[in-house]
Amino acid sequence: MVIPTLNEAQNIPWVLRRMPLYVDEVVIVDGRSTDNTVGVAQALRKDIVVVNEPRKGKGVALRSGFAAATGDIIVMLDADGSMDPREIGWFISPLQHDYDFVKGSRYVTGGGSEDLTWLRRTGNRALTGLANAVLHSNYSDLCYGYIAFRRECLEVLQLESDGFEIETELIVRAAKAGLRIAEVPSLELNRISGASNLQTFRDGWRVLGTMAHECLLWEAPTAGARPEALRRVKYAYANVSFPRTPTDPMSVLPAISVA
Ligand SMILES: Nc1nc2c(ncn2[C@@H]2O[C@H](COP(=O)(O)OP(=O)(O)O)[C@@H](O)[C@H]2O)c(=O)[nH]1
Ligand SMILES: [Mg+2]
Repeated sequence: MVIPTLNEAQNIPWVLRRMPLYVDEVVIVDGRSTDNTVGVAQALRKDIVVVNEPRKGKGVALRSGFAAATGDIIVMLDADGSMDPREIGWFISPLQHDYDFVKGSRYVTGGGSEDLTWLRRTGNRALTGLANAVLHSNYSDLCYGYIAFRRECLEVLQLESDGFEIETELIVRAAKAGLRIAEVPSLELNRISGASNLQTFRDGWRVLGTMAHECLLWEAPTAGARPEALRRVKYAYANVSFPRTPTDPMSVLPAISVA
């Protein structure tokens, strides 16, 4: 489990409390938070692995986290409460059935989003269509970073992005490499508190730039090269509601004694 965190002290408790018991390693990547995110996380989960990454960017953070993770399966998840750790089971089961790379999708039955504006939805749809045309893939949701994969995939993917475009890089290279890819439904929730670090236009352009860079000199495999590569599975799960309020970081930290 790799979770990049940037000032998520109010949100990380919800995430850690909803972590299924079978997740045996949680890595958070921090280095730039000023709100004691790390202290809160450590207070809630004693065995949490903290990777210090002072450089800016979600891509940098994820790459450091992947390098530190030791599990056979790596799941990447945001710390802001927009992705529910209780969905992890949906991501794991295709990996136990021959798939290499499993992506959450907000657009298959059972998935959805509370967080998408019209602009982002339209931008994502256009970028997804473009990626599918170039890659001969059938992704339904390109710009969504709830992803699980076998650790061996890192050798194939050779990630190098620094910012939010790391998600595009992962997805595009997974398709180019002919990994067996599944999409499972995921419900994107609103971030519990705080503001997003994503800027629609700046990051949209970076996604496009990454895609162009990745695809320009790539020759798509001829028909039938690996027909099973982009099989998709669809699952549906019950829509449950639960209270989501920011946690006061002080409530989870041990009492500080004043001398
Ligand atoms: N370590 C680290 N984490 C980051 C950085 N930028 C974003 N994140 C984390 O990446 C995740 C996604 O960021 P967010 O701002 O919610 O972007 P959005 O979900 O795409 O709107 C969150 O868990 C953030 O805390 C960064 O520069 N360093
Ligand atoms: Mg977010």
